[in-house]
Amino acid sequence: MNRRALITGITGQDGSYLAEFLLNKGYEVHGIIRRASSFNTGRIDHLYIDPHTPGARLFLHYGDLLDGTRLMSLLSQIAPDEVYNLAAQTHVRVSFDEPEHTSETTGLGTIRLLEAIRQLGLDCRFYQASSSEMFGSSPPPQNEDTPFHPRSPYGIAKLYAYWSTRNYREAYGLFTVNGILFNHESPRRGETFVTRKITRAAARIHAGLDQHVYMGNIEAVRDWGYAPEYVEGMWRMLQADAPDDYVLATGIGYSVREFLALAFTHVGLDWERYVRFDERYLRPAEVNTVIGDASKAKVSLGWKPQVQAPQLVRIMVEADVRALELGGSGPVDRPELPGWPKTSG
Ligand code: NDP
Ligand code: GDR
Repeated sequence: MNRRALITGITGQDGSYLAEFLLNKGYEVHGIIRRASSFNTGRIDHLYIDPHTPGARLFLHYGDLLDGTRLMSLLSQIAPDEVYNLAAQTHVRVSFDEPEHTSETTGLGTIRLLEAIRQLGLDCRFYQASSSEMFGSSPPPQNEDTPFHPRSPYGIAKLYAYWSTRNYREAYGLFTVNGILFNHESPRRGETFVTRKITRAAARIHAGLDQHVYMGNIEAVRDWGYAPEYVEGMWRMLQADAPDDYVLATGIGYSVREFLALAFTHVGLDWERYVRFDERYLRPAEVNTVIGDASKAKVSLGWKPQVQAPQLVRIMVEADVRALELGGSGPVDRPELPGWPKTSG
């Protein structure tokens, strides 16, 4: 029997890489997608085949973290061995505009899932996508013992979800883990997060399609890793003998300014000629510096990231340049899975 995984947020950056990773490991993968008036499955279309096809192991279901009844019926129907809760309103700046929606999705959404698992009595392992944003203004380096001090409605909602995940472990003995992940990026990163905004702008300005890019606080420092390596870390956490919480990070910080310089230099441009300031990208409260210490994951899970920011920038800029050459702006890293039936589109 294939092991069965359920991924919320499968249409997002991490969900798409995790689905690929688990399919490669032989899992049957179920994903929850939101009903939208236009297609929102661009990151996983290369994985999808008609579920009637022999060998199909990816199944998509409509659902929403706001709808507890639906989550309950899906969990009961699928009976997964592993649940990865990646769905959330993930944009920190937007969380200041939509604090209530962010709390409902990113915070309460997690407890809806945990409570459904508990009430159904499911024997499954649960991964919660926790975030370095929970550390907020606590000085770096941050690890599993660093005090939390979130600085946004997003960070606060993630903290609620973090403690809910720990509480269901302590109160009910469920196998629940928090992966406290620092920023991780890829060619599939959403276009409004700072790294992808920069690599896309560098590619478009280089191609003569844009003249400028408008940025907010470029002095902020982040610990940027490569998303495919981080989804493997999520899986490793659920294979451990006992549930625990782990930081995943590279341990090296770069400023947004440094990221800009690396990206524009890669296409032969001087970033200072093209970057302009717009206060609309500032946050009412900022997280200035996050740099993680992932020693625990290295020792206990054997997880160690290979890709550092300079290589990450190259991967992302080259993907955005290539996407423009192919006539679109979508991501281009869509590998075929070995032994996976060919898709028609
Ligand atoms: P994305 O923004 O790329 O993806 C978010 C996913 O959540 C999408 O599939 C989105 O669906 C789905 N979603 C949003 N709201 C709901 C809802 N109400 N019900 C069901 N699904 C919903 O995020 P990432 O892949 O980058 O991140 C994955 C998780 O990891 C998130 O929880 C994020 O907060 C967390 N995280 C991410 C880090 C990073 O650096 N990437 C670092 C630390 C934590 P749709 O496509 O329809 O919008
Ligand atoms: P972050 O990522 O807030 O760390 O959250 P983001 O890329 O949005 O911002 C990183 C830093 O860059 C500064 N910045 C800008 N940010 C954006 N988006 N747009 C700009 O124009 C801009 N200019 C400067 C920001 O102020 C910030 O300091 C991400 C998300 O993936 C979360 O879901 C996740 O939990 C954390 O990473 C870890």
